[in-house]
Amino acid sequence: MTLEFKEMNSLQQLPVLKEGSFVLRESEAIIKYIMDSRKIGEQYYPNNAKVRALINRYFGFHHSTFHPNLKTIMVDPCILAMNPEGLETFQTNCTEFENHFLGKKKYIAGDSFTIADIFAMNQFLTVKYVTVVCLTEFPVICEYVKRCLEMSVFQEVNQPLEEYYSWKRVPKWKENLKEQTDGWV
Ligand SMILES: N[C@@H](CCC(=O)N[C@@H](CS)C(=O)NCC(=O)O)C(=O)O
Repeated sequence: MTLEFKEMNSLQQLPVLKEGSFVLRESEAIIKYIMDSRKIGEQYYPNNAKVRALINRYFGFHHSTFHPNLKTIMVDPCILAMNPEGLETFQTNCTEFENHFLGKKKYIAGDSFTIADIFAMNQFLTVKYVTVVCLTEFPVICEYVKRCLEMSVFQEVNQPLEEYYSWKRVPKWKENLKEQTDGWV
């Protein structure tokens, strides 16, 4: 960790955006700034009050509940073994995502992929790479992830992660489920 980075974010966390003398931290603020200041903004962060309300509703859930609860079951299978309540809570959150935040919609804010889906996908890909949890009991989430991964931009982003994590030991039972889920879990 360089001194320069510590000065940009005393919490020493990623991401941090720096444009000249403009330094910005907090992922949600960063992605909204990028959308507001670039041409792609209208596509992924449409200027429509109801669409933005659905996006922001997910961000509220993501930061306060879904992501903190995922953190409690990350990385070490021993931690998972010691934290069955954490796993149960996370699974309840997945049900909430399926029923409330996604519902019958294609994406979180409707028929189009938005910045809220980037955050949700980060969540589910983290489950794949950094936990031993399997999401097959959440078919709506599995379909949603497959739909998002069909986008070429996601394949591009996901490829280095696949390569990075391919050396890691995949639990046998997860390996067996690969076929059922087209390999994304
Ligand atoms: N609220 C912050 C959270 C940032 C965060 O937790 N970043 C993680 C990586 S995803 C990190 O840098 N962790 C290292 C640490 O906390 O020491 C945001 O949304 O940007």
